[in-house]
Amino acid sequence: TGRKFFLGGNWKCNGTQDSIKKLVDDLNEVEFEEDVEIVVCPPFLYIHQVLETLTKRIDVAAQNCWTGKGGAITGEICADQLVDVGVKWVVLGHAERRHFMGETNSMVSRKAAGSNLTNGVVCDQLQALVSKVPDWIQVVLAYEPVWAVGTGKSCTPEQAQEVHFSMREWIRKNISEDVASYVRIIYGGSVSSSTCNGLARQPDIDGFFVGSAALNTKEFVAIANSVK
Ligand code: 3PY
Repeated sequence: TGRKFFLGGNWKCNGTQDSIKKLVDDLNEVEFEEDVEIVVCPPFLYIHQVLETLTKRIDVAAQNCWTGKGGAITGEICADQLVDVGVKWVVLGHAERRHFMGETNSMVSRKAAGSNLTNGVVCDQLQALVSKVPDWIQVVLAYEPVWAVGTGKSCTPEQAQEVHFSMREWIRKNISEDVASYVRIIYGGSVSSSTCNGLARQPDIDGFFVGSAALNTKEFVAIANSVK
């Protein structure tokens, strides 16, 4: 397809300095396939630790950012600050933030407009992004059925392919042929070493966004290898 396989590890709100040191040490030992782009998403507090210690083979993402410029917004981190410390990616609009924090399409699209970094969102949610994204080349879309997020249940490859295909069709009609051909649409929702291979073979699945299996390097490597 010409689309480079993308693997994101979403660490969510997990880890301590010690457990993250262990995870980074394990990841540093791995020789990942060249044709996979890899990004891990530590909690904000540990981003610095990870940037200092993790191999440059793997990029670092934040799990969220504020919708606009910094200022009097207690408890938030803005995109300019992420860029300042060397973070190249940000996850926007994860289902858990919508669920626990009440994030809306409008908030997510403002974040995408202001961030000049990247993200993950979906379908009826795509409409909200259309006019806001400054440059689609910087965007990776993640399809994560809410019933599969953090539940241990995963889509069948056929079910996921159907949704990814229709997202790409939607993009073709509503954005452009060009964006539809290059934008990576990745699957998330309890991806593990036992479900990744069938999913990775689908033509419109361009990678994975991995939750709990990303905390286990053996699992994460097996998922990275599913690109083969
Ligand atoms: C999951 O696998 O549960 C995820 O939410 C990945 O982001």
